[in-house]
This record gives sequence, C-alpha cells and structure tokens, in this order.
Amino acid sequence: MNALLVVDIQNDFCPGGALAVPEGDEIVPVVNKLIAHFDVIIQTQDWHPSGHHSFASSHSGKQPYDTIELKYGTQVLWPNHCVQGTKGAEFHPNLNSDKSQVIIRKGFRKEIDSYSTFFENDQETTTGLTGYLKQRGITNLYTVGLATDFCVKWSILDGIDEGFTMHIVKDAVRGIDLNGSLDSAWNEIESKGATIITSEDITG
Ligand code: VGL
Ligand code: ZN
Repeated sequence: MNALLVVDIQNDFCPGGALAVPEGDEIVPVVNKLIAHFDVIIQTQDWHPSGHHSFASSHSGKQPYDTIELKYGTQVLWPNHCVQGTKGAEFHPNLNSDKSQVIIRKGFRKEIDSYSTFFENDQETTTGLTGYLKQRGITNLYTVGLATDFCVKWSILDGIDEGFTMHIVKDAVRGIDLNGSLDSAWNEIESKGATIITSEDITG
C-alpha cells in the first residue's frame, strides 16, 4: 500500500520563518495536488521545547550554523525554530491537512534532535513510525516537504533501512543547502536506492 509522507511544511521553514528554506512555500500547491491522489497521508511536525539543544541559543558563544559535539555526534546548531505551541511550529496555512491520518511530532526531547521521522539523531530512539506503517500494511512511501538536505533526506535513508520502498517527489521538496549539503543529499538519496520522480508522474 502507498502513503504520502509530508515532512515539516511549517511556517518556520517557509520564507519569513525562523529557519526559512528558500522557496519552501512554493511546494504547498504541489503537495496539495498530490494529496488528492493518496488514500493515506502522514504528516510530520518539528516540535521542539524552548531551550532545545539543537538551538545555538542554548550554547554560550555559539552562533546559528556552528556545529557542536553532542553525545550522539556532530550537531548543526540552528536558530530557535518550531517551538511547541508557536505560530512558527504551525503548518503552512495553505497546506491542506484535512486528510492527514497521523501526525508524527519529533524533536520534542530536549537533548536529542530528530531529522528523520523514523529515528532521532542518536539513531536509536524511535518515533514509532515504523510500527504504525507496518501495522497498516504500508510498504511504499512518497516523500515531499522540507528540507531536502535534512529531514527529508534522513527520513528517506532511514525508511530504506527500515524496509520501505522510498520515493522522493523532486518538485515537492526544497533544501537549506549548508556548505554543499543539498548536492550531497541528492547523491545520498539516489545511491541509497530511493526513486526520484516528479509530481506529474503521480498527478498525470
Ligand atoms: C529541519 C533543521 C532543523 C528540517 C528541522 O525539517 O529539515 N532542519 N530542524
Ligand atoms: Zn528542528
């Protein structure tokens, strides 16, 4: 069974937001069109407590986009974003969430960031998504959303490791691009075995 995985289309990742992805809002009409072609829609929502350890402001002397060593490895430090209950954490107002059957929130543990919608950045703590998908008989995931080089990429790599067939809809994602991270993300996505398609392959 197929499902559409809609990753982090939230105000803070769109122009004007705290961690704006260039053209992040341009995917919204494309995603809305895709939603009509799926029976199962799964959304994710970056959902941090204030003072989250992925925020530069939580570490004295650090600036956004610096890196730091945390218990589980190197972590990029971000501007404060997607703080629980704020406008920035809400979904883009034009995104149609009516059909979404489950919303996976992630990054809510203060000490661990979570890019992937399957595992947090320690690569151990699960979000429960694998169990949800397997119990519903979902085998194929079509991935859209923000950002290509972080949450979308890690979701695809982990999804393949978890045994799912992963697709990425290339006109329905946008990237941050930190020091070449966008090019390398596309290479990793492709070499891991995800299928790269366009929205027209689905909508016709
Ligand atoms: C994301 C950086 C920090 C994403 C989330 O959704 O790609 N990126 N938190
Ligand atoms: Zn985040």
